Amino acid sequence: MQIEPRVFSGMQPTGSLHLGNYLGAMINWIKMQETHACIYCVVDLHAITVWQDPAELRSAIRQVTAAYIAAGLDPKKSILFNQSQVAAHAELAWIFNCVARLGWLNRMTQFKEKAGKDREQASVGLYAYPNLMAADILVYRATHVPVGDDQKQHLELARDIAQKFNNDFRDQIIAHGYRDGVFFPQPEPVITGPATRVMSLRDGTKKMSKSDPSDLSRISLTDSDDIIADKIKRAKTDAEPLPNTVEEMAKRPEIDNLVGIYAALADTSKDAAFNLLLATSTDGPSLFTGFKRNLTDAAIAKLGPIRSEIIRLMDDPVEIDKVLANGAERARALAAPVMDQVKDIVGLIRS
Ligand code: AQP
Repeated sequence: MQIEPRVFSGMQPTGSLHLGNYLGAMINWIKMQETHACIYCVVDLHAITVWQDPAELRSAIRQVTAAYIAAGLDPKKSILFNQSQVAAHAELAWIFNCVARLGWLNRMTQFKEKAGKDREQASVGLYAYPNLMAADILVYRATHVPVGDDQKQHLELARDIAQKFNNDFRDQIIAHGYRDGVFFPQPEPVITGPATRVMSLRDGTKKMSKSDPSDLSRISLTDSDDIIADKIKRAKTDAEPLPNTVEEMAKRPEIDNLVGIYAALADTSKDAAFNLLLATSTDGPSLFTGFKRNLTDAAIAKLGPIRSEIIRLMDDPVEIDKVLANGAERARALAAPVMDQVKDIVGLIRS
């Protein structure tokens, strides 16, 4: 049986989305909805793997949905919904908990980073997070997953899970009419663009993140023009002379990050952004001031209209809830026959 190309991706409602989420993933989501059947999820079950205040979570689910639409996702073209409304994600995740191996999860670097030193106190959900992510994708038998660079390892795990499920249940899968023994596809990561890993504005070695305690480390999609300007002005650089080449710049994480962000925002190449850095530099301590001014203009031009639209949409939560309910209904309809077959293949008795 032919596997149709289908796109799935999601973001956690753990706070306001930021420039990293936008440039690393969402820009590709918007492009792909023109050419593919796309499912974009607000992954609220992932969010609760670390503590969330319930009222803030409810609001963040709506705000992330508003950000999706404001950035250019069209609920008529793509399916938009929040994960917890489609029980099949959690059901398949349980089956994958029984397929994935402990050794595989032990290698996940994101768990190590997020759990930190106090591993014993991390939730079981945080540990099993990659299995739920595999279920999110495979419950729609999705073939393409546009994500930022940090999700590469989780995607590899999803591919391993798909492969092991196909191997473990090969005979049953063939009996279900999948003559090549492939029930779950190998989902392809789509990690492209000039800013697949946007770094913190305060530390060029750390990725920009919603959960960084310093608000100055990220530009949120809801930041005002003044706040954007202030954060870029205060963005860390270094005291070295200007790099001579793009290759030399790669060893200067803070500068490299700002130039990469500019290239992505202004829709230009990194070489062109680097040339702008050289052309706008001045002597003395304000070496980067001219470039930062250009970066601020580019950020405000791109993010200002998105912010205004988020604010407008957030004024009507009933409308946002309708989009989510409609998307969830469409998603349930796609997931149900896959889950029915999975249960049959595994040998579970259905009512
Ligand atoms: N800094 C980044 N650069 C490029 N892409 C990024 N993404 C996240 N941060 C960057 C991509 O955004 C998508 C959604 O991410 P998520 O919300 O599921 O969680 P995350 O990757 O863990 O992002 P955060 O912002 O760091 O959230 P918290 O702090 O809550 O953990 C993914 O495709 C991701 O690659």
